[in-house]
Amino acid sequence: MPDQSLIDAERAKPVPPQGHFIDGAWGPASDGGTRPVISPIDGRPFATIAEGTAEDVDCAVAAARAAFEDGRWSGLAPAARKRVLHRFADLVERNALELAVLGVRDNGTEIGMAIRAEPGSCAGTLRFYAEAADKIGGEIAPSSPDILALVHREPVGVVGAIVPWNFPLMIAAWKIAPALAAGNTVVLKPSETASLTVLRLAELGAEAGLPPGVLNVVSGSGSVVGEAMGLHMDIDVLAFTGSGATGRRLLDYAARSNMKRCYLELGGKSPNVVFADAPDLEEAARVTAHGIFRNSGQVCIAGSRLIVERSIHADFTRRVAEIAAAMRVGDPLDADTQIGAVHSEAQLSANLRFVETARAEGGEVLTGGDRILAETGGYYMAPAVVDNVAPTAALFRNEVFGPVLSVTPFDTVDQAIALANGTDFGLAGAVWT
Ligand code: TXE
Repeated sequence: MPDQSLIDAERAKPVPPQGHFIDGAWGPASDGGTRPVISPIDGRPFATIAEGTAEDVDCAVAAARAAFEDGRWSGLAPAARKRVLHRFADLVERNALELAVLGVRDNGTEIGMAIRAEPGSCAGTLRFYAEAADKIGGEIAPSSPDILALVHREPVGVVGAIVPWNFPLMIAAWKIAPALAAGNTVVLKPSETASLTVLRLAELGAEAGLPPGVLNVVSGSGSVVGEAMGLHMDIDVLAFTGSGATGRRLLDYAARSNMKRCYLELGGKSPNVVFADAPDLEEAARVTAHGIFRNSGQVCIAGSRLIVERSIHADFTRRVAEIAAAMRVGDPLDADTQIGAVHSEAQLSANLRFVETARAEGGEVLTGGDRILAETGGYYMAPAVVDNVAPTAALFRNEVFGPVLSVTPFDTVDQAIALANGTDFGLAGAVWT
């Protein structure tokens, strides 16, 4: 963790108005539209981004298509693309503190987690795919002696990438690193509520040697920029992380346009199953609490459902609630903070509603569940542990994407498995035994 004075120095830096990054240059939205950037730390605006239009998407796709077709990137030797991607990772690492603090001002994640998960993981992903660039080749299929069947891997063309607000850099890297390593060009749309680090990433990519048009970033809303990308006839592939509802829309856009391939990483409601014979229940309780409450539960793989054997249910749940109540919630740029801000006012309201509904459906709130630190103007919530949540309850079945843990006891292994699988979500799961 860097020194607090370095974090504070970064926090004090003004952020100039941001445009789109298209064809290697910055520019405004086609109609000059802008959107304020509100910090969840204090609820105040501190920057502006361009409010993109469908015309901006057309421009970015045209730049990406031209860059793809003339081979300025796809035509390079794989080892040359690898060198650029390693340089890109070097620059992300060199600017890690700046990126992490800027991202926290934008999305509210506690700085300790942000440094590891954002520039840290972004650079790691860029390096992984940099190495893949000159290592993933084709195949010769087994066939009869008079036939030669080759599997030849080539880039697809223009990749559209749409990312959410919880880990903008990490998730952007999951999309752009493999696409770029293979020689594709990219149009990337960050969340309209967390764009700043992704815009800076585009600049670092250019500095690393990505030719103009290879990585373009268009900011703006899902309903305008995202929809224009989904329906675009000249985007060949869409890679997305976000809500299931938007994922469904993207499949629909693809069906209504050019049947582009869609890769979707959607929400989660991950079960954390704890048996009485787990060797270290104290550690299980600590990890249970941290697994749901870090980044205010805004993690796709957050362990949001505790499913616990009835013989230890009361003691174990009480222990998790004690740990939750002791976690330090507050300014995410304070190095000691364990739980930062909820991302937005809308997300905070949704979280509070989930707790209320859970209560109405018979759940018992053991700790938290309220808005706190309202005097800061920011969006903070005390982590909530809700006991005896029925498998039919809204809290058991829906992703909150907030600091709310649902607890449900079980008696047999079969019951535990049925409960663990008892939602429409996938992603992660854990078993303690
Ligand atoms: O997601 P959205 P949000 C889930 C989580 C959370 C919920 C809402 O359940 O509560 O999503 O978060 C763009 N066409 N996850 O509102 O709306 C949007 O602009 C094209 C889980 O951020 O799906 C943003 O860039 N694009 C997830 C991106 O889609 C559209 C992480 C995600 O926005 C669009 C984040 C449209 N019609 C949220 N509408 C995880 N698995 O980690 C929106 N977008």
